[in-house]
Amino acid sequence: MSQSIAVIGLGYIGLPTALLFADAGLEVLGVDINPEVVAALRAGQCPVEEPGLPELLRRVLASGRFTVTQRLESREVYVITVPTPLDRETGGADLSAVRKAAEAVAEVARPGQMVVLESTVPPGTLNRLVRPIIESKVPGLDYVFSPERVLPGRILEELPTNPRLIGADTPRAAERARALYASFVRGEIRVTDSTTAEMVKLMENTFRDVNIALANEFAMAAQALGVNVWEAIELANLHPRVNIHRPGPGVGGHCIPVDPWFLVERAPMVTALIRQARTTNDRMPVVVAETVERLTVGRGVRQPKVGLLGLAYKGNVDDSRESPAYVLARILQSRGFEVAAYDPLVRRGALPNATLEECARGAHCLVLVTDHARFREIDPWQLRPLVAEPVLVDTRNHLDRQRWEAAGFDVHVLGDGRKQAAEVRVDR
Ligand code: SAJ
Repeated sequence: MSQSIAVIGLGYIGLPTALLFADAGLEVLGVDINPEVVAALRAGQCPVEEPGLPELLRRVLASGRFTVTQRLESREVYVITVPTPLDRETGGADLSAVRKAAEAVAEVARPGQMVVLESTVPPGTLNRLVRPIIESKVPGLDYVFSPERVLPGRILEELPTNPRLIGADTPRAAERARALYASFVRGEIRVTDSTTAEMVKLMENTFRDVNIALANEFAMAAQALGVNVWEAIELANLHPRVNIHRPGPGVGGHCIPVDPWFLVERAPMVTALIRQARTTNDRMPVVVAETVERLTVGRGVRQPKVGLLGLAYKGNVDDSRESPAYVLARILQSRGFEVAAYDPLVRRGALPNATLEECARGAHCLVLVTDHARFREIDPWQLRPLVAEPVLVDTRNHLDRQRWEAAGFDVHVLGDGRKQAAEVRVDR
């Protein structure tokens, strides 16, 4: 008989993971506390927007190897893929969903079964939180931490092919977990202890955050120095050992702006650089707002309106969680701007989603916030008669500057100091 597993938490990671296990031949019980998610999945509707996922869901449901429920039942393996957001009060990890999942496992577990934690957590969480909760009721399970590392938008591509890390503290647990993931992972599977694996996950996202902060700092320096940072980064990256990331309006999503704090939480005295990178990236919406203000209010516009192109936290995804677009909108609103926003992919969010025409009509400044590929298809000639002032701030160097300039727009690209140098110095 094939192995039977439960996947707890059917979100952006849990659902694709559960479906891939089932597609590989395992019997998978998908568990989610949200009745709407359970109902949608049972009806074959995919609650997560991700390329290829609806098709995989239909195939796996038809195979009969994937069932969905709100109540956990006893299984050989429990894979925990619940969210671990930032606790706004403590500034550390909110582990309540992990705690609840562990308590649910403790209710149904039997000796000899295995628990795999995939949720991103502060180092030590498997052994300090998950294991004690379950062991206080049932002894003799195996415990593993195995982080997901997939890029939203490319999840189904990356889950099977990315290298997989198994964090286990006994050879038996390591071997079991390796065999489990080998059912669908074709990438290299590496084994280490659980706390190292927990830290590695945080290091990966922290590396990206610090690198982006560096790019953002370069962008601001370039503005002060009359240099185009995009050209400068491209040239610096020709060096075989340099890989500077891209500046932007801030760092969003539910991983990169959150995970570095889990390291800071556990080692506050020795993580000044990580904290500074977070602060630098969190300040980027302010930098963009100041540019917008300079180009509107600074030029005598009263009752300014700004149109934001993009609400998603990054290009080509529908996810607007922790998106810098909302922070930018709030800052501008607090400074007296009317703010409209257009995002063809985002369905729900904290701002009403306008049409492109509504967003542009009467705007004194358009701001490209998200680098959706579709935004390149926008025709600036079509927007020119709608806007009150033809001004574009491109925070991602994403649009075709010459085309927009040809249509009469005054284009400002974040980090392009060549244009700004002629107007104003921003080296405050
Ligand atoms: N961003 C920049 N400049 C860049 C790259 C990204 O400003 O050069 C911004 C994006 O616009 C976005 C934010 O950073 O607002 C995060 O986007 P992302 O594409 O860097 O990352 P995520 O959050 O979609 O996924 C990350 C990935 N981690 C790494 O690449 C190290 C992914 O592999 C992880 O699995 C995921 O976090 C996670 O779940 O932890």
